[in-house]
Amino acid sequence: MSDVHTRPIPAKFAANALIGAEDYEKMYRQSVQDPEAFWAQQAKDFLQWEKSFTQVLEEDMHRGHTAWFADGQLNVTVNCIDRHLASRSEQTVILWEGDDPADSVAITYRTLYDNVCRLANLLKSRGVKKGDRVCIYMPMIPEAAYAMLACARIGAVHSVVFGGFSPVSLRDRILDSDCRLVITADEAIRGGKHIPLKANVDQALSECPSVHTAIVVKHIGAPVDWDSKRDIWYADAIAEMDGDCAPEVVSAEDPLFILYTSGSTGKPKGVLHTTAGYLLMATMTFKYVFDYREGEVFWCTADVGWITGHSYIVYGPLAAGATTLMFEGVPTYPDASRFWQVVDKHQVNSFYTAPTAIRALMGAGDAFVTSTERSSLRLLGTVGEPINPEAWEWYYKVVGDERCPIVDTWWQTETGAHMITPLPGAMALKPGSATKPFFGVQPVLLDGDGKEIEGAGEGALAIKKSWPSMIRGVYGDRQRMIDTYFSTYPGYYFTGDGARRDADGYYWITGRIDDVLNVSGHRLGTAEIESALVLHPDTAEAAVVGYPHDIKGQGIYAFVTLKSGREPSEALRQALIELCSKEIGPIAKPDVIQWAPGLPKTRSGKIMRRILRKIACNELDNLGDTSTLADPAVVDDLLAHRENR
Ligand code: 6R9
Repeated sequence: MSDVHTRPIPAKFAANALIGAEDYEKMYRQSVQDPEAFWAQQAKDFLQWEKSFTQVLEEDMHRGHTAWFADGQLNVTVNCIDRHLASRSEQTVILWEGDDPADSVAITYRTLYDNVCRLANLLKSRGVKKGDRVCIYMPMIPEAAYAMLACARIGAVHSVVFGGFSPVSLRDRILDSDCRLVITADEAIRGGKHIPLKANVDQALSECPSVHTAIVVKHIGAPVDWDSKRDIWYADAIAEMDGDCAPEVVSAEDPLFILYTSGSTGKPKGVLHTTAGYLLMATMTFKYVFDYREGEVFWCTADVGWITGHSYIVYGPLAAGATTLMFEGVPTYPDASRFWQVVDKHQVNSFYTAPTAIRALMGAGDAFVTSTERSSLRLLGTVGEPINPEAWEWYYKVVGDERCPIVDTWWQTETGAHMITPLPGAMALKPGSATKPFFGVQPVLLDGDGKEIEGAGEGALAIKKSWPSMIRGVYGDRQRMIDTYFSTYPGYYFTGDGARRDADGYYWITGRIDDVLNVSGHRLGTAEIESALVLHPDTAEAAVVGYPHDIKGQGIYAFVTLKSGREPSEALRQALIELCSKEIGPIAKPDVIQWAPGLPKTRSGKIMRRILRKIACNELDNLGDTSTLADPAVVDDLLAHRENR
């Protein structure tokens, strides 16, 4: 890999940082030398407790067991709403920007309190009690946050299902966690396209006999079918409710939510998070990683249906008393300038998005960015996948005008909050590296024998000690959690990712280990090859998978999407192969390059390699479930234009 250009801590951040370089070293040391003392202090500083804890940590990593602050009691919404009312009841908490650029609304903490209490009372009136599961299937509108918080108000457990999932996926998730009530809307709208949420719910519920109530927000005003025994209009019902609802005080280890996530095998797992540890780390990482200052506007572009939306649209920002921007639309509607127009419109200070969005916008051309001001931006962030240095540089230079540090945050649904991430005032950045562990996080790299690698090296990324927001279970299947995360390397949490640690102790996530290729006995990260391919000025995006190769064991099959207006050619194919050879080594030369007008992606923007692998391997009769794809038609094109191997 070519040398990346290290970016020193900007002087402004170094001078004013919440956490400077020395603070980081000192606090990190404390956090690993005496985790109990460290976390006990943080839990007192960051959270409001109804009953203080006396126990801090109980853990047995061999059994995947951890409990934090177990005898303490609190309520999440007291932390996210009530405690802010005295000082900021009129401050905007949610800045909502609709799909249509003409639609935006500012919600204050006071209004939030009123809505959450009313909905909590409505849930109670429908029989929902502490510990019951509630499914939330919503567009990106403030009511989605009200719904999550209303559950937390009464100690119910929410299971948010991304609004882009099909009725079948929704049904499976409702059944798996035995939800009895669903909160939804008539329709969602993204990029001008309507998504019939209520119709999807109707279809799902036809096979979920235990669901007795569907609360429906009238968002679009679209006609919907109605089951008068089951369905309730949200606005009518909450109008009847009391605007106060006493918070249910729960134990630190009572469940807060379930969130389904795909693994490498089997059906999606319901990852379970509990109350205090999760909220503590969501809040603390929000404040320190984004260097959040009173009064700033923070924008995370994720959907609330993903962990990123849970932790950094809702829980982290609200517990920190922040203003969080919630965006209903897509980056390219009405055009590829939308993100930056919203930044200017709402004077956004910190902006947090996924590399896939950055690459797509980079492909659309700089003019969409440079036509906007972006002068309010102070900090940029990325999440969800490794960011290739080329996209990093573009984000840094074109979007951030070389002024804003980029926090490349590595974490997972299972970790609840950032795990390996820059603190912008504490460490120099290296494009493509998630840099260093957050407080209390002890990453290790394990070799093929499961032994810890010391110093610089590369291996399976695992975590040695539990952290407060660690996964507490796979809903309904304790053993599956142990098998998935705590058995591969006994005594460690196994992330499923590979990583490299450089001589400075910086971590470079190489991608899921199930995506690592073995070519002639050499291990190659697919992310590494992709990173090389996208260095070419004509490439917008690339995805690489392995396929069986008679001589090498595995060959490299690359799907390459060109920027708009660029044409495939034999010369370009050769140039790309040479680029891989140059960046990584001759061993990394793709054996096959297929020109792909689009790549199959989940609706959260992750490339579905499983499908690409099947196409590359010629296993065409069983492509598996393509229902979660953002655009299933992409697959047909790839099938029609397969390359000979
Ligand atoms: C937060 C989130 C988790 C997987 C994870 C890893 C990849 C996330 C990353 C990253 C490299 C980063 N990932 N952040 N890879 N650099 N900064 O995305 O959760 O949807 O559960 O995905 O995403 O492979 O294991 P989730």
